[in-house]
Amino acid sequence: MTDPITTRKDGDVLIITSNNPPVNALGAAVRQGLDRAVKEGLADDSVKAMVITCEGKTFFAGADITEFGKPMQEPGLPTLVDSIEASDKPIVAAIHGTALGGGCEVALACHYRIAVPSAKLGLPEVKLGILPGAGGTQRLPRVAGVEFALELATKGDPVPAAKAQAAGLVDRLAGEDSLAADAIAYAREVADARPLPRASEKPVSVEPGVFDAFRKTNAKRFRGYDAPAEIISVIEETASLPYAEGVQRERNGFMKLIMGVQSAAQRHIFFAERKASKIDGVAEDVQLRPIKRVGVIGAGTMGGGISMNFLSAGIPVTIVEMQQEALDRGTGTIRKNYEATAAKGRMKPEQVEQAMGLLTPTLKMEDLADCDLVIEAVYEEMGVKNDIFTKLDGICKPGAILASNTSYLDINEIASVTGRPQDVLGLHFFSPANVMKLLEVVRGDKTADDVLATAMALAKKIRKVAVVAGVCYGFIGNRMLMPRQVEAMKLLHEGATPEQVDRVHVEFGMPMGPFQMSDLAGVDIGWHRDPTRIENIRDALAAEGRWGQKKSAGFYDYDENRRPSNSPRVAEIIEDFRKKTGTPQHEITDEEIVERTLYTMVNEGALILEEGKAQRASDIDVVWIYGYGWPPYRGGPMFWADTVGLKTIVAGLEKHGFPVAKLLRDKAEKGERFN
Ligand code: TC6
Repeated sequence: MTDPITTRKDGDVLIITSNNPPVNALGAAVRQGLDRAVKEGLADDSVKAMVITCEGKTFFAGADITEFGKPMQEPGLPTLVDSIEASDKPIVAAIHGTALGGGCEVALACHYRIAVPSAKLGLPEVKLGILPGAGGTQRLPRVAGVEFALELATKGDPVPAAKAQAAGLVDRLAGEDSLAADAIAYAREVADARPLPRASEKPVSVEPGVFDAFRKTNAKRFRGYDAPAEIISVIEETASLPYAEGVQRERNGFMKLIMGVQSAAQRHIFFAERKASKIDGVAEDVQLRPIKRVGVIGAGTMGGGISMNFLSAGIPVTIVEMQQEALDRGTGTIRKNYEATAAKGRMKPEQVEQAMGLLTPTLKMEDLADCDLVIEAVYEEMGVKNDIFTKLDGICKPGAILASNTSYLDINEIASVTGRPQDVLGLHFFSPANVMKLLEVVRGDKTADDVLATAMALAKKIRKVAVVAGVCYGFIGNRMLMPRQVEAMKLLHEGATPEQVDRVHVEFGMPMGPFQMSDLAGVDIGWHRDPTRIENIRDALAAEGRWGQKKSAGFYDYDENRRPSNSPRVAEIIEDFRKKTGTPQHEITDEEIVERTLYTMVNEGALILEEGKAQRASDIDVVWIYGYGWPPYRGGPMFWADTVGLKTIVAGLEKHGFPVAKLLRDKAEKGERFN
């Protein structure tokens, strides 16, 4: 293996360059090379200053995450950064791309930091369930202040170079195309300046009350997570301590977190998300189809949201509706959504116009003739969809990809009405489609490899996390939702309350429970619309017009601000129904709710895997994290099942008489895991 670290001299400046694609992660060879190179600079009397820089698309993007959990090879990152800072010749970090995690900590240990304007700096460790463990919690507050450090380290979002400069994390901006020359000039300029600015030697200044205020403001965001709380405590407890003691506290916190199940779960998700984009049985270099214009059929909530994804990515969209009024309403909503984003400062007014300028509203399906991809987003009825796809087959140019946004229906059947089933697939967006990260890409029996690969690549372009699903009722996500909703309802019949079931789910870390979700989505969704036909509690609620939040009444009552309260009327309806059906009652424990609503999801996930409807268990985890708000610190349902123990899951299912999926039983018996 070639050495990732090389050195060269430019007069009296030693340039230390890392070349460790794809992201210059700070693996053992990089750390050893950096250590050696700094020593080389120190030992060479002709060297007066050094520059650390990276080749490729980015400065060091952090520690090498694949090394976590294995014995650490020397020098560890904490030792390396200390020896960089201890150098008595100035070292300049020359930053482009992203300086993240350990990469940001290397930069902090350098005496000076110069960055191109497009660079970003951040401490995303929190997203992996850990804390910045190479002096980051100590040097950043000293260099950029406690509040900036808290923001960066607990939220994990990187900041642009200019913002980092304003905070003191970057000393100087370089020209976008002249980083190397500017960094060398900077090094030469500071070659004789003494004392050297060492972050660890600066005092920390703390405003009273800052930590408690920060905890309070972010309580909701951090709920359930170990890492943000630990990061705040480390910075708080060490603010008045000397660096050497502070860094010891940081180390203890880091070790505690990295050994914990939350960090294992969050690291699992990091790799699961990247693995999801890989398609089994399709060559990585398959030729993609160009997508220059997208057509969307339906300007309702879904169609509008779907369109926004492409408009925001600079891809023109032709949107089709049947009536002018619906078309105007749809395009009006798109504009309103963009304007709301601009009002929050997250978009410039000219960007709103740019996006809207890419939108072509029309009443004529024929206008889709020049589209490279058409996505149908009308209501869920096979007859309607088949009609649309028959028409599209006649209108669209050869090679155009035809997609349905159906949540449940059979993509193979839809494909079969066209003369080009190889060009048809499902693109299942989640509502609100312009916000939710998940995209289920549904592979029909005849979907061509290049069509699938094009959809996956396009998903990345519109910043979605895409997962390949096979054709089955509800695909991956909604199929697993079904047993959960069915069991939740049965639990009501047998003695639980909506509040209890929802509380258990919220305490587990879900954003809401099954009944809160039902109220949000609409209790009437899928209802037969016959108020005299009362077959379950849902029918009883729907018959009374308790359709959820939109009617201020569903499983809960809602005030004018949509704040929920327990509903005495719902309690009566449930009681009536129990009596009428003579359902035997028993006391329902929280444990039973977990077993019947969450273990059953795992069981369904196992069936999905068994039937080959998901490529891998980690894809199922990605679906639930990005589509349904499963708490990342529990790693998705299949990872969570591994942590509970598959034997325990099987026993829990059997206790309540559920048939156990063969794959789940086999794995439990062999002591295997899903991930
Ligand atoms: C830390 O630093 C702790 C320090 C304390 C120590 C005591 N390690 O995302 P992409 C791989 S914690 C190993 O598709 P992009 C990735 O798996 C770390 N591998 O690219 C993928 O591999 P594949 C803190 C890594 O251009 C490939 O690189 N740092 C690492 O969309 C390309 O990745 C972070 O958390 C890594 N650190 O985005 C930053 N990073 O091709 C994590 C990436 O085999 N990284 N890979 O699938 C990122 O956020 C993004 O990768 C990016 C580039 C923004 C740098």
